[in-house]
Amino acid sequence: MQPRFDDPLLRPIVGKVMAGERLSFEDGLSLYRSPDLLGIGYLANHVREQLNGDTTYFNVNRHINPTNVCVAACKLCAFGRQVRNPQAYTMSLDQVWEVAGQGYVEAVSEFHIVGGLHPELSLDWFCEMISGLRERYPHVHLKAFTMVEIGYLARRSKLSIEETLIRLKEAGVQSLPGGGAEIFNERVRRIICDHKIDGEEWISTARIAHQIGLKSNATMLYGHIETEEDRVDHLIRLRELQDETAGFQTYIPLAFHPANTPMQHLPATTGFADIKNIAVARLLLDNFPHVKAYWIMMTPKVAQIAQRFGADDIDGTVVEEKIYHDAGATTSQVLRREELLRLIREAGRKPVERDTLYRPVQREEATFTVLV
Ligand code: V47
Repeated sequence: MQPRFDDPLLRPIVGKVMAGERLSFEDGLSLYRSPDLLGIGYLANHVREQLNGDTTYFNVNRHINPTNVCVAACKLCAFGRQVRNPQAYTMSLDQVWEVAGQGYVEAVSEFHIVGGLHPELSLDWFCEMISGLRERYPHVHLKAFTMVEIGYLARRSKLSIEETLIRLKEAGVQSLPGGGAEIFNERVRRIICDHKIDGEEWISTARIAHQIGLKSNATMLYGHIETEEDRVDHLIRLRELQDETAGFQTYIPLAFHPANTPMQHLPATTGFADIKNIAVARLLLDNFPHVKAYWIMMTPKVAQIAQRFGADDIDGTVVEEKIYHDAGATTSQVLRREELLRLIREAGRKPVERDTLYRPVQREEATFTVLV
């Protein structure tokens, strides 16, 4: 049964969503301004079920962060360290290849590889890291390097973005994660991540990746100093690129975690805001096939609820996570496959294990060998 949609802000939007019409910038603002979370959630769930039925996707993945050394010093980040900081680390190639094998080794279908902007590691080093992983784990999809890392590697190696992406693709990179997008608005970007590529460069790097056949994800970091207008602008710029390339697979809203960052005076986001960001994205990003509720960032409890407010993906097993845990996340760093199944089933959704490109993975239980 439809809710009553008491909030006049939502009334013009209800008809549009039900007719499958695209929402405008103003509609996006109304969604962010309306407190009627149940009304917005109803609409987002309607779109989610039209696109993905009852399915909630998950995968068996492992995050690898080869280095936390970063020249950028972004105010939003608790992970990066300057080269001489005693807490700085950089894995050797052998360490990266070894760490990759720790965990649910036979079941892992994706390595998610991101790190800091290291002033001394060359493009050749990263290509060797990737081809070494490809050789040792031929069945694992390599989703690696944010648009920001690509921009930095290109600049350091004096190659174009396209040449850099082609070198990495030839070494074995198969898709790109969605990080580094933060908020495209330049005023905010200058404050929270001054040294990163700007919003237009993030978009143009994603465009080139898509044009050479690499799919990617997209993110938005919310809950710091951005306005509602900045969020809607960010989502609409992603939607425009998706109209052009269809190269994005999933959108992941990321809540800012303030602990241990230079912005730690800011309050953490609320469950209300986290669910709202999932639902609004599902409604505005009508051309994105998937919206992910990243359980590490939202907690498994909220990510589970999000499965009825627009999300159709919950991410994966992860195994080891540094970026959010350095910023005070209190979630575990690993969820077993069985735990993911329980969360999804309890929300009344059908769990489907996917590979990185959203193809269903068929398994025999015997392939789950836990090594940690
Ligand atoms: O780009 C950094 C964010 C991102 C903080 O593509 C922070 O499947 C909150 O992009 N508080 C990296 N957020 C994570 C990321 C991601 C995660 C899961 C899945 C995928 C995917 C991508 O984390 C960064 C930045 O936006 N971040 N520091 C912080 N203190």
